[in-house]
Amino acid sequence: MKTIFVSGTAGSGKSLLTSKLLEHYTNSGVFAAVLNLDPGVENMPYTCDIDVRDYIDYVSIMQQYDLGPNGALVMANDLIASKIDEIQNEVHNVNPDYLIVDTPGQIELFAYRSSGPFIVENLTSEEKTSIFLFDGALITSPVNFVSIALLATSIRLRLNLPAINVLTKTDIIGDKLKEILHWTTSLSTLENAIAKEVDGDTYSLTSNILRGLNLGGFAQGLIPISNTTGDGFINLEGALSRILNLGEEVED
Ligand SMILES: Nc1nc2c(ncn2[C@@H]2O[C@H](COP(=O)(O)OP(=O)(O)OP(=O)(O)O)[C@@H](O)[C@H]2O)c(=O)[nH]1
Ligand SMILES: [Mg+2]
Repeated sequence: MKTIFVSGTAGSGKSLLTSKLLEHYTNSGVFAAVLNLDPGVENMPYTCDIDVRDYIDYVSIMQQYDLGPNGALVMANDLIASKIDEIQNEVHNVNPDYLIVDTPGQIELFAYRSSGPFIVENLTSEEKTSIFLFDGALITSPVNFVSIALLATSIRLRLNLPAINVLTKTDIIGDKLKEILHWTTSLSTLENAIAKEVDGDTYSLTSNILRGLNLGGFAQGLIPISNTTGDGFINLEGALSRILNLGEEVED
């Protein structure tokens, strides 16, 4: 079994991408299954094979411990780690070739508390990778782009997995797409764009972060996709295949 963790900022398209990947693999005759790790989700665009909500009831946590929505989410996320054996057993029983893991909307709860990295490390799987979604709709300026790339790098450090950077919602960002892709291939173009947007301390902070990030591969190989039109999926599938199958393409 190979495992794909789908991460990214809130609303970036994690659940929709999960459903599209499931559909893609299923249509290609590959046995894929989904594990939902989001205890707070109400509706999802796929039928879930393994669901953390079967073990953790976010609403009862809120009532039982008299917590607000965020306090309950923190507790619910922390409890995920204690359910690893049950989750692992269910995964083992389903036994898919590909397990696609949809992660909680609040990425900071999943990646920065200990349960997310614990699950990532302890879920038994032949190969693992993570996809980080850059929300196309959030990248409205070069400084925003650098700040999301900083988050992507930080999540990569926390999850400690080979990561694939993906830009979503290309269907709604128009000409911005070309500009963003240009920024990823030409550091000087991005630096010039930052200089046009901000100055003083914000400029020096942003450009120093960019240089630091660039040493470790800034937004490396960003793959543009649309979850609604399916544009770019072939490139994402290729990138997943290169990491998970060590270069062998999945047979169609
Ligand atoms: N136009 C467009 N909309 C998208 C795309 N991907 C996701 N969306 C929409 O963006 C919204 C959020 O998508 P989700 O898949 O729920 O995002 P998520 O990251 O799972 O959200 P949370 O789990 O709540 O953080 C939904 O209305 C989706 O239909 C895309 O590529 N293009
Ligand atoms: Mg979601």
